[in-house]
Amino acid sequence: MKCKSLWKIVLITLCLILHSHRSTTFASALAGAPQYDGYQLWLKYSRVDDAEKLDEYQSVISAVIVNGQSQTCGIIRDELKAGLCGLLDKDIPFIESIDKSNCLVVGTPGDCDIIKELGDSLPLDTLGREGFVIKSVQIDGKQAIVVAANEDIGLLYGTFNFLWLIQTRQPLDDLNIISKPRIQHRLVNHWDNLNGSVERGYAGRSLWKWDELPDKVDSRYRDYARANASVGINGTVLNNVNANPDILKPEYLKKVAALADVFRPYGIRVYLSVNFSSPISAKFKLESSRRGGIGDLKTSDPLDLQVRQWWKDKAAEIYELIPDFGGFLVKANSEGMPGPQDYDRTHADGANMLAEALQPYGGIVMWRAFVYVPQTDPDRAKRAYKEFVPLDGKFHQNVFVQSKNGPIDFQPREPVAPIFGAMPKTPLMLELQITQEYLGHSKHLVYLGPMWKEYLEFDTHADGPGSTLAKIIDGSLQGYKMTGIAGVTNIGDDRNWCGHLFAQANWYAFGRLSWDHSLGAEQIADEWVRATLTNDADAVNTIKSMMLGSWQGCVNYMTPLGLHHIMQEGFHYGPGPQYDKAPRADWNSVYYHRADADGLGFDRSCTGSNAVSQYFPAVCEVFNDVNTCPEKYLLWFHHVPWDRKMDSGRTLWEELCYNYNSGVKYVDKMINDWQSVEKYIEPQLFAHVSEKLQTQKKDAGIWRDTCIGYFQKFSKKSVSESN
Ligand code: GCV
Repeated sequence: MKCKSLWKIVLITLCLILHSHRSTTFASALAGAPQYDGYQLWLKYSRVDDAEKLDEYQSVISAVIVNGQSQTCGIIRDELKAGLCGLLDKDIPFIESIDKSNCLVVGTPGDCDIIKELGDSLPLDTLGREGFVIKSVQIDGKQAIVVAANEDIGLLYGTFNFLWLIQTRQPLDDLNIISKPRIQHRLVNHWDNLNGSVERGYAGRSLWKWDELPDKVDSRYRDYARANASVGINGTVLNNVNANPDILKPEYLKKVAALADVFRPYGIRVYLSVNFSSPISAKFKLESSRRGGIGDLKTSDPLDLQVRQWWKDKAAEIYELIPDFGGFLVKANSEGMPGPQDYDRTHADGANMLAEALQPYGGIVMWRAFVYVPQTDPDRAKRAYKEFVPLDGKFHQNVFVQSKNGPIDFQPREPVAPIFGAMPKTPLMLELQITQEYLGHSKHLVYLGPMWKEYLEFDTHADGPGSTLAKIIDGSLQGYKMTGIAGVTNIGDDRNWCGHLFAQANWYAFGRLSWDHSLGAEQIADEWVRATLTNDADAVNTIKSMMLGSWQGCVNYMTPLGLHHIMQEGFHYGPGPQYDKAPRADWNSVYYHRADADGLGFDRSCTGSNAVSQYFPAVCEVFNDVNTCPEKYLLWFHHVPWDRKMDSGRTLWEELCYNYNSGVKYVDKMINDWQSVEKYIEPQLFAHVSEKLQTQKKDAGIWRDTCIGYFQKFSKKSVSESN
């Protein structure tokens, strides 16, 4: 059955709102089906093309009841209208009470008698404010599906989940889905500057139009919030950790408040990165320095009473404008950013001062552990642990220490940072990087789900076997009172949000894993492909297989066997293994790979830098021994002779060449796979990805040839015999 004409008008209006963009004209919207160009993300809601399935779904949903009156419930109604009309190609009426079978009922016990009367049959008391249940029930002898939650935000998450069931062609009979987030704070971190540039951003300029706000509120902000909410993200840090103090000026706070107003009904709180020297007068700012602020003080010493009062006043000003403001993210004493150590104070002194200012309002501090001053230890990989672990137990209750997944810096592959598990009295927030700073920017297809799973499943042995990183950050291992995860986002103002269509899958995967880290990378890829590209089973499998091997493929053509930090200086895109001209040793590639006539790799064993000793004994033992160290980390922990026999029977040199080659071959595989699914993909999207894959092929070859050519100068071995 086709939508009635009135319904068509509603749908067109919704499409204009939901898919809005400067270049989308009314005429083009009227012209028929929307042009999928990536803007729609995984929320396309295109018609179910399998006639049998369509029939089944149409018969299971005959009407919808959403009685709540909040803004969030309004969003739920809009989403269901757009979603069901798009997917089912049917006019589904919204009604107020059950008068027939096959209603979809969305409500909380507070606003919906039907849900209230279902009482204990719905496990709402275990679901908190964000969880939800989707259940098939009988109400007065009539079959229905309920989406129930304690609060409206739970209903919104449940609604998105319900629509996925159809988007991914799941059966709708006998539903009993119970879901709640395993992690409390699920944040994206923007590294967006106030001038509109994005540090390590590869998808255009910042989404935030600071010059227009607060008077003009771009409709894209709502689409952004909707996309984040659809995968369970509940917070956003709006600005770069290399923070410009201006963000705390009254005029900027009003702009931030306008964004917070848009995001609030989607369950998303705003947070800000703050510059530790904000209280200092600008007249003390040094040219080209990241220090200096917006206040009128001479110091930002965290133990100075005037400084403490400055932050308290600032917090009061913020909460006056944004009552649900989330808190501060801080990069201190790192890469030129100011911090408490400038005054001989500790990271805990700095974090606690801010925590005290935010505490009366329920705000939190996320204090980054990304520090690596050379004085701490000659091996950069050891520095964060050495600075932070002695401070365990010294932070206020509303402070997280936020650490990157690995000990260096979002390299293509790292072992887990040893700080995880080593600070049982301090909630640790995991920082992942969605933007592909070291993984080919938005030019390479690299699905990060498998990488994040490798980290999350890493067994730290902090409390015996099974002490995975996931259990540490979700609080189940060490009983953290607050839990959190952050992803440095890959979003910009490009039409398709992320630069590369497949980079959207990383945004999606981050959200899904932050909600439930037990989900598999394959399942997440499956959902994303179905919702974004196609539901054809063969095509889904082909695309999934491209995605699932793409991270390992990239590791192979960039930094196989535990190599790291050998990229082009500054730009972090192409290879630069020869680089040795940096102002500090640990910014040079040669510091990390240590190639010489004997072999390759950084000796971090107990006879080298002894970084292995920062891991719990069971892990330390495995990493320390060159014979038991997993080959994927071999050159991270050991300096290995060129002739060493590897598990494959090849020598290290041969294995290195083999890995570089297999990385390049993987890109060829992806090109072939992608060509084989052409008929299932919208032409514009197909062409976009095809072009990117050609760039990736060229780049992978450059990585291989540069690195093999460079290392060959040390190994003095021939390349041809090893391939
Ligand atoms: C925001 C790396 C990146 C920097 C980034 C820094 C950080 O060094 O290259 O761009 O700065 O990490 O995480 O603070």
